Amino acid sequence: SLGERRAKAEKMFGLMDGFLKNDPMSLQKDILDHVEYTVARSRFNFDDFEAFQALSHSVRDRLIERWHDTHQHFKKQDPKRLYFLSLEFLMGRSLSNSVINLGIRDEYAEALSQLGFEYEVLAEQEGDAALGNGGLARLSACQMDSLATLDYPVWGYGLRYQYGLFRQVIVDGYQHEQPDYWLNFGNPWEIERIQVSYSVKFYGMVEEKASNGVKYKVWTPGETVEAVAYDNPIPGYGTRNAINLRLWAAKPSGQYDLESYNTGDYINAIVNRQKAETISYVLYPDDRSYQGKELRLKQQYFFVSASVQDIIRRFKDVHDNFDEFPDKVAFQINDTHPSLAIVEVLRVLIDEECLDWGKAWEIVCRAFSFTTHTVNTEGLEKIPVDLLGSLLPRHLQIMYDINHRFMEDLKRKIGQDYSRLERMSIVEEGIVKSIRMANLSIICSHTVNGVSRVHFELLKTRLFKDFYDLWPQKFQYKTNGVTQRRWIVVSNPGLCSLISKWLGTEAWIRNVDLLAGLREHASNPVLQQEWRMTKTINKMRLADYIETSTGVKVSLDAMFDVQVKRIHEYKRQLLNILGIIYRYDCIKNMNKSDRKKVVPRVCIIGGKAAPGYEVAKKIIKLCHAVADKVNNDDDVGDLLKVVFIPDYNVSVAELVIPGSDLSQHISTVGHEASGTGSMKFLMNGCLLLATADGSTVEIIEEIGVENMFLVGTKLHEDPQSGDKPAPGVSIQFIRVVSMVRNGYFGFKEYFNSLCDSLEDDKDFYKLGADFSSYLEAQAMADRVFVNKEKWTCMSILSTAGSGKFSSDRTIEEYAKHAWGIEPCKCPF
Ligand code: GPU
Repeated sequence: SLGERRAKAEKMFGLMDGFLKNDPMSLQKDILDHVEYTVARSRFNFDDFEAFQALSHSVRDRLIERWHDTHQHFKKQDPKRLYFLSLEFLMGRSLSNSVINLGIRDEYAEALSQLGFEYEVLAEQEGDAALGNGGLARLSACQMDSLATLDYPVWGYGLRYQYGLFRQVIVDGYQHEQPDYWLNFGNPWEIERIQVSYSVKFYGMVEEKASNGVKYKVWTPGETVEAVAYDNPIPGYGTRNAINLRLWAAKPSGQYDLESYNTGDYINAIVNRQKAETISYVLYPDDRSYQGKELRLKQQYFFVSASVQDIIRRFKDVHDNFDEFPDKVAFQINDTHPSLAIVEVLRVLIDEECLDWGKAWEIVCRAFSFTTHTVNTEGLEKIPVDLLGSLLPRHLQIMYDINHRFMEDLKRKIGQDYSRLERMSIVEEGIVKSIRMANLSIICSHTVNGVSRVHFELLKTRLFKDFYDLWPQKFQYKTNGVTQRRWIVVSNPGLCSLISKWLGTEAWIRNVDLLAGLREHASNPVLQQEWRMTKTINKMRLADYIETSTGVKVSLDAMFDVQVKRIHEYKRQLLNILGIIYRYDCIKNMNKSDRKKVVPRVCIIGGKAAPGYEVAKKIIKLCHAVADKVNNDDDVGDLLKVVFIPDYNVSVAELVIPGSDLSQHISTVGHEASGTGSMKFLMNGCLLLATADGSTVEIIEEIGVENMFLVGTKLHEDPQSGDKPAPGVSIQFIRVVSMVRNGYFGFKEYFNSLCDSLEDDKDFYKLGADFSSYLEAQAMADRVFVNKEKWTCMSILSTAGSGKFSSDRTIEEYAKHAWGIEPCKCPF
């Protein structure tokens, strides 16, 4: 029997003396075994990449061990679990993160060096897992790290795209997109679970049937696709817990369409069957733009349906009714992308589990928590009703049912205020009748979360005002955070040891508030000296990378001034470039002795433009055009260099952030929901030059405005509505724009439309209005940079004040105030 077999296995396991061993000798043996049996190379002859593969497999074994124990433990305890649903996870590399979280980095480094390999060199062999676009996706990855570290019983769910975010290649200064077939060389971090699979249905029709006078709906699908699970263990730091990120891949269904086989067209029948796989092929690369594409909707439902089936199956393993469901299951939906999960749970409970509407509705409303990441209505997802009705006919009916009940209820509460009723409806009438996924998510969730305090204010007063007035208790915010494990310990080992040395402990890696202890040493010349030394080493690494990736040689004495993030008009990379043009123009107009006083700069820009976003692509080209002119001007030399780092991604960020002196976060006030890049720079002691937008407002409160360079007016002085007339545009602004317009950097025609968009009445993102203030902040940064003591002090205080911006804090807040979950720590 199963019980007997289990008892026997447990006895054998006892004899085998427990866990895998982590001393360098055992690690060496493991690596060599993997070289021979997994990679199938001779243990006397293998290259760096093969060594990386074997190394990863040996780490994977250790991950799996903990991951098994964690799940055994969760099963035994049966705590309330969180299910974190996101269509995007930007994990980057896994090797370094894993060995650090497992606490065996040094042991591996030693084992490898005895085998004649260098750990760092092997780690560089790994490619990024780029299953996401930008901030939203990297936030999910940071939050998974914190969830594991804090021992929460959680499952992450997502899609296993075969093509991640495109690779950006620059040809003659223009962006080109290349496919990222990241699975080409295998992926040691996933565990394929062919036996964990579910059928997902699409299309077809819904019929009403009745039995014993009870009516019910039957959905007969027109297409069925199989979802297969790929599990990715996520290790916590300083704990045995390792949680699971389950990603779904589409496979042809096991149910054959006999008809097409019988017609004799065997080959075509196979080819058609295989098309099912396309659902999970490729990540959509346009962040925050919704084009109502069928494939995207299919991806959303595919992932949601498989996850919901898996979650309900797990619940039913130990429960025979749904009364306890909301006490055992919490759903988190990351933006509206997974919001079909709400409707899917309702559908399963009503149509398949035969619960009545009232009961099912109550369960759903207690289970879902929703986070929104946007500030304006254009950012909200809308799905055309025609598309929904054809792909998911039953779901559309349920959405109409929800809306009908909600509208009736609302009329009773607010009366005949039709324009408000119209605004709050799930259904948007208009040329294209659509479903508003945000309204659906708000109505069906128990909490609606913002991602920073000012974002929350905007939600209450603008974006979701109607809903806030109705249900103020639903609305909350949890300011975003990032994980110090990835963004200091993994990517900046020098700073990591320096911090531990001065704090006298490594405890800050789990309790980041301890960083505040650096404050008392901020002016200590010994720390300052070591702090600068660490920065210089990181700048050397970055300078090398810049030279290999762009061919530009940069001076380490220059201030490394960095803006890296997705290219968006509201993020104002254009403001940065116009500032660079101003600086260049000033240098050109100086005499030799004045030039000696210029603080040398390396201006670094990086980021991807969505493939269809023309303006963003022009901004990239302008950056290259300016770089060409400036970098080849002998008058300028090392006083100013401009570089565009191609293909910005997580692993490039890990190199760029530790090596920068100054970083820019200059979105138009009222447009950035939070911003998380700023937090990574802050932790790494880079000074911020930023507008008081999103979470920067809270950063200022933590470090003090005197420790950064503030651009522009504060949010409350300058509401987006613009009741105050914008201050006049400066003469400098007019001059730099006209330089571009007149072809000073070439490509006159091509840049025309960019210049047009900066004309007074068209300058939607207020570059003109903020230009003077931007230049002042930049001039201030120059003045402080030459005062090494002051700059270093500000840098130390930035790191010291970054504690609040750890995703550990964010996750604790979600656990307490949104999910109602408790830690469930696996014994060592
Ligand atoms: N964000 Br909406 C994205 O990265 N993609 C999106 O589609 C949307 C938002 C970002 C916000 O712009 C950024 O301010 C925030 O810090 C981040 O999500 C995480 O909340």
